[in-house]
Amino acid sequence: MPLAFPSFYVIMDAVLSGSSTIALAEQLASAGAELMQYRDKQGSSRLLFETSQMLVRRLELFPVRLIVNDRPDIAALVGAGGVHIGQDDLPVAGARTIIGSERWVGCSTHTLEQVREAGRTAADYIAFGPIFPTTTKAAADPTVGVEGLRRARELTRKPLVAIGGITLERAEQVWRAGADSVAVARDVLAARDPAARLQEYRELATHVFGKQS
Ligand code: 3NM
Repeated sequence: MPLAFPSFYVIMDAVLSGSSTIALAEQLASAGAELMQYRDKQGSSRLLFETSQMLVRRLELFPVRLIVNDRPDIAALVGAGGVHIGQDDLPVAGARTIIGSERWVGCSTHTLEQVREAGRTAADYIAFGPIFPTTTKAAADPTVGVEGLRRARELTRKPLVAIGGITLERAEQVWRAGADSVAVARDVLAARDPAARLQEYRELATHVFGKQS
């Protein structure tokens, strides 16, 4: 039996977390985050490496899987829990060769054709979006909507992560359309109390999926 995929995935976007990335990550891990991505589209390789390394160290005692965005080399070097790659990054097989079979490789998709393609790779999960308009990702692809998500669900049995513009108010319909998980940046990181916001997602997930393990 595959283990249940975490129903909530927090995206630690460096633009949103600013100088508080590490402290916020610890807060969210204490509040029960199980899956977390570190994303910094502007940082130098050195900064990405050092922050990723610090995150791995500081999150060591929490049951959270840290995924590094874009960089399988850094994920492998710091012993992160996986890497997330986009359509313009290394292919899944290349990322897998670098990080090995124990760590996860996640893959972004923005069209149904890309979902179909990703389904044929060794990706551990497929992210699909943006579901709704988002300002967090520069030059985001056209929105796919909840209807697009429903169709994507029919194309793969891999864990499907919905991303882009998701808020607490929108999460239930997204889960009910077939997403195993919702990936959220702004609605958590820019909340007055990010840990409390995360708790609200967790409570909602329990309501939608029944009791969580
Ligand atoms: N990737 P927020 S949308 C990082 O469509 C990212 O692949 C997307 O942030 C995609 O929850 C997105 O603030 C931004 O909208 C997610």
